[in-house]
Amino acid sequence: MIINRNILTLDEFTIQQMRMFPNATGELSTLLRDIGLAAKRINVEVNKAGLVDILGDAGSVNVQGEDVKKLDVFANNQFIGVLKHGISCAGIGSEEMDDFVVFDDDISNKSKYVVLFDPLDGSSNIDVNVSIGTIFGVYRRVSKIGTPCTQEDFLQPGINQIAAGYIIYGSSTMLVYATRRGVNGFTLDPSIGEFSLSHPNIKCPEKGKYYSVNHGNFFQFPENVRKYINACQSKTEKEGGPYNQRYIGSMVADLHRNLIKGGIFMYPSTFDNPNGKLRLLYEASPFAFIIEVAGGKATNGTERILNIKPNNLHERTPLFIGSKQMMEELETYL
Ligand code: AHM
Ligand code: MG
Repeated sequence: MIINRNILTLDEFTIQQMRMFPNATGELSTLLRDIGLAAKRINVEVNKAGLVDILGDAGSVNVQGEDVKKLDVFANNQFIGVLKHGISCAGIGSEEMDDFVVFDDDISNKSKYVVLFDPLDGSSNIDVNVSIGTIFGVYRRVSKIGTPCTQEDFLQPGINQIAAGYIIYGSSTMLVYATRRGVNGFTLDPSIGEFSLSHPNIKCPEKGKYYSVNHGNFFQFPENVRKYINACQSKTEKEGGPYNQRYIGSMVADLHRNLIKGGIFMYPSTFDNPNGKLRLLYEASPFAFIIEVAGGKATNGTERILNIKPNNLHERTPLFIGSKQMMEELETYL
């Protein structure tokens, strides 16, 4: 078998990146490797979801009041496990946990980072073989190294993220992550069990053909959002339209497509949910970071997502995110 040595694995890539910084400690590379390991374990379970008794509800309701699926629980435990046993993470916040978790042991207290994640996003799609994902954001702690991490480490604005990324469990499994230096995508090569660099230096096209929104909520949206949606539908061919509507119901899948092909994704406020549905810390902020590094934009309608200072772990926010020119047009409506 001929092995293509031009393709870098995730570990090789992060080590190469680290070498560009003479003072780097390697903690971020280690953290990303840990996240990659959790992703591979989750991937195995996602792929055999139809075969074993892992489908369906775990029988409890999470802090958001939603039914917890068994795979959510599995994914959450995998993430906590690798991050707790690794050397780079002082604590975590998760969609599936009421409060943030301080690891508080000798090694973790010396770690630089905290991680916020949604272990399995798009959970309504688990039972029906539609792409789902994991989302994560990494922050450098503001509390003193050597002590247990604190709430302030988790409640930082998204602009402070050191790295953010997602894993999509789709027709293939990919890990995409961004640092300020760029966005890179790695596809899991099942033959060697490694994430391999397949999408170097991803840039989000400045405009695209897709708009993604839950049309079922149309009459619940603010009027300016409804006007924008109408504009998407009534664009002439000359104006690049009409846009195609694509909405999977897994934001990882919707945003992955829009990142690669260009497009706009919206989860606006509704009459019933004035703050929208999506969570700022582990859904909106990581994607806002990724999309901005790739050249796009993300707002809550009035404010850049990355500037919002969170007040609590499970805070929700309306979200408008995507290609630069499409976002600029949307902003004229908002
Ligand atoms: P989840 O974290 O419970 O899976 O919810 C988040 C998901 C997003 O992936 C998706 O964009 C959205 O919820 C879909 O919500 P809706 O069904 O209201 O359109
Ligand atoms: Mg989610």
